[in-house]
Amino acid sequence: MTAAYTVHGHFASQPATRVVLFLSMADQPFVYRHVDLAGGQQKTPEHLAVTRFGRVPALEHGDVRLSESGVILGYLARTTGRFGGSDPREDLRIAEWLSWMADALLPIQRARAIRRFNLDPAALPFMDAAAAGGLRQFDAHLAAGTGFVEGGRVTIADIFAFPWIDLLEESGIDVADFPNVRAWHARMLEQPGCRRQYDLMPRPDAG
Ligand SMILES: N[C@@H](CCC(=O)N[C@@H](CS)C(=O)NCC(=O)O)C(=O)O
Repeated sequence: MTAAYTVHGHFASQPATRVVLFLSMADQPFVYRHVDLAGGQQKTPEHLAVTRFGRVPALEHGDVRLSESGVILGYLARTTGRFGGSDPREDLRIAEWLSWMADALLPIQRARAIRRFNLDPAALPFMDAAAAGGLRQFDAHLAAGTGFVEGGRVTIADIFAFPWIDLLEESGIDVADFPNVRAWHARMLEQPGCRRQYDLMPRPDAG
């Protein structure tokens, strides 16, 4: 199979991991371009020509160039026919989840960034409390549900959430406090093509 998709990413980036995880779980070939974030490659004219936001991930597919992991996942679901909703109402519920997660679970990423990159810890108490609040809600939803976020099967909502849950330890959060989230993470890892971030993400450019 010829690779139709090109992903620009970085192995430590959780948003970039979402895109690679989707393509891995959908068994789609792709070209991977490592972006040297520490060296500032994301702000070069070459990268800005792919994504005006100067970040990763970015996706190229034919003449389409896309940014923002949630938008990219929606596009991949449409173009591959995998991991989307089974009808327009379910598509809307999945879109709600993506929007909710990007907001209510974002403190997980902020807490990780502060700890991993030794940033000013002043915001940590707020981030830790906000992350725990989001995780409590996510845990309660999973406890009452059908094994996955929506529809009883993997959708892009699960793929969106996965990297943040996968590296909870780096965020300073004990997943044991959220048993349904822990069980969901284990269930995800049983799915074809699903691997933990540091096992999944390519480091050099890979064709
Ligand atoms: N909301 C964006 C977040 C993207 C993002 O934060 N990317 C980070 C890496 S995790 C980045 O490229 N940072 C480099 C920079 O801002 O210069 C998404 O979901 O794609």
